[in-house]
Amino acid sequence: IKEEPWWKRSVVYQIYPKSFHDTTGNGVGDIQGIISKLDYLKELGIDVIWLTPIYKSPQRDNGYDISDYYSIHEEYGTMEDFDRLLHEAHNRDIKVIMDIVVNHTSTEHEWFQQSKKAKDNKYRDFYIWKDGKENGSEPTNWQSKFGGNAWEFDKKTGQWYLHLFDVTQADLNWENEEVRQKVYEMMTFWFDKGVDGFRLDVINLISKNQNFPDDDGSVAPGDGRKFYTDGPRVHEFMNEMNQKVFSKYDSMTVGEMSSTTIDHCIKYTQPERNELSMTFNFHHLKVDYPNGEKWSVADFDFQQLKDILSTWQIEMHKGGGWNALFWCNHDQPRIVSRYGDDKKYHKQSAKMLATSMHMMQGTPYIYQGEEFGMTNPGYNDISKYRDVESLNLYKMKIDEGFSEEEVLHILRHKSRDNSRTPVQWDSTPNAGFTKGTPWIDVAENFNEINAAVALNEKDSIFYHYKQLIELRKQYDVITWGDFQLIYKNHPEIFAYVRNWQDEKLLVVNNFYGKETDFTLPNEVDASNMQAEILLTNYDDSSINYKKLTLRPYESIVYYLT
Ligand code: TEU
Repeated sequence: IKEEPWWKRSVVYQIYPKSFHDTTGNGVGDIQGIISKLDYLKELGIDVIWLTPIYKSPQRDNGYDISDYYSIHEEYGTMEDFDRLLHEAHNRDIKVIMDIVVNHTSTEHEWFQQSKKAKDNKYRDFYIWKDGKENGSEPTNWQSKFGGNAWEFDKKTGQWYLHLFDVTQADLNWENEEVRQKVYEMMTFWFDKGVDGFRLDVINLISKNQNFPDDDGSVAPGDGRKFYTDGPRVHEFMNEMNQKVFSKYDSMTVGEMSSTTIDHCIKYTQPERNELSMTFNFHHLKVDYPNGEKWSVADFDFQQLKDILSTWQIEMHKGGGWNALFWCNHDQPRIVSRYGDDKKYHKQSAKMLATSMHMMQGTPYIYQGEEFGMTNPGYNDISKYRDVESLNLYKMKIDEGFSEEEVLHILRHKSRDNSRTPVQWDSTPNAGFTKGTPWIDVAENFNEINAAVALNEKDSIFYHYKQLIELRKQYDVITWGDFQLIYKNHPEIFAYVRNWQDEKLLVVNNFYGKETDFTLPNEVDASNMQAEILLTNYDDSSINYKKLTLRPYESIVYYLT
């Protein structure tokens, strides 16, 4: 086997600290709470934990608005707590990667406080300031991802600053060598403390086209691709960051790529290019955006989903790139409520979705609570929402004339708060998340869906994930095999073959709640191969992999040699 970096066989567990576990009773999760659950994570078998930002922050965007990269946000604990977490995790052979946000900082960051003071302040060019147009309007017609124009006027200096996200998240100017130097120093500080890598927030937005062109609407609506996505110097900056920082450590880095392309992701992750270890892309999570519109409710397009998943697998394998594999994160609704069935076939569909993702090539990510099937909470009142993106959307839609119920219906399906409800540990008050009042309401189904119940049920979703993780350690075909989509046009089945030396993995997933038939297509030459079932979500699946009737959401992994 080619020289194998450790992260190619790892499974990462994403922790959103605010909603993970509160030990102080202030209703907000904390670092001590993470330490108290490390044995639980060890039981699951994960290798790495990814913490979303825990740095000092006004919490306008729950930590993605950083005001000091060198200190811990006080609600989460102290730097000593963090050092202890690192120590306790490493003692359990669990690595720790931090989330780093360097496309923008909070406007409360000292750099921005200085930058906005005067045009000749030495921090002025740490951010992107522009004069308005002749007619006094914004420098360009760019839109913020969170709604409204992406420029904010500052009366004091008579210029506008760029914010691709919230108005309190000012974009850093990566053309400025000093900015890059400060970022590399800060990353080195965390690596020298012992962290094992970084998840880089919207890192493909940091290089802006310096002509700052207006958006002429030529990009498909909803795709999100813009002139500042995968910008002109983005690979140069990634390579410099690698040379100056990552290459000095046995590190893992994963770039969150907003609206990117396969070609760029091959470039970001080809080892010989010395940029990143792997990338997140989101195309598979936009197949329930009718005409690319996120803020609408529609069934997911299964054919499109299969095309995207298989194309990324085949092209990245061919190009020598490396995928991060995921369904869930803190920005996405819970997958069992989205592409599965969180009522009638909760367990089967959650297990099927897990298998279909984890048996592909790449590094899988499990988002807190996904391992025992947490669902969207189904909030029925706007007062329950916390997410700045969702609250802005609500205001905009009401202003456009939508009824409250119509907007709540959309939010119940698409709001980022769907994945930010407190982790449901057990059936004690507040699901064991806090002894205080949780910062956001616990989902009402916590008595039935929680970690304690899952640990006591031998066929729970938890133990299915545990088995998926064990299989990855045991079978090289999962890490190294190629990807062959079969039954491309089947209306309900997502089936693929992984080929590696003289082994095959045949993975067959029924994505729907009704019976359907599978016949092994003859393009798969499995003649005189022995089969065994490595994993299934029914306890009596058939060994006859050549001809099957699949039950609702039935998902089977066959090992053929
Ligand atoms: O998210 C990038 C981003 O574009 C998000 O808005 C997300 O993709 C979108 O909401 C999905 O529809 C990153 C962080 O993950 C997110 O939590 C932050 O709000 C955002 O960047 C700004 O830092």
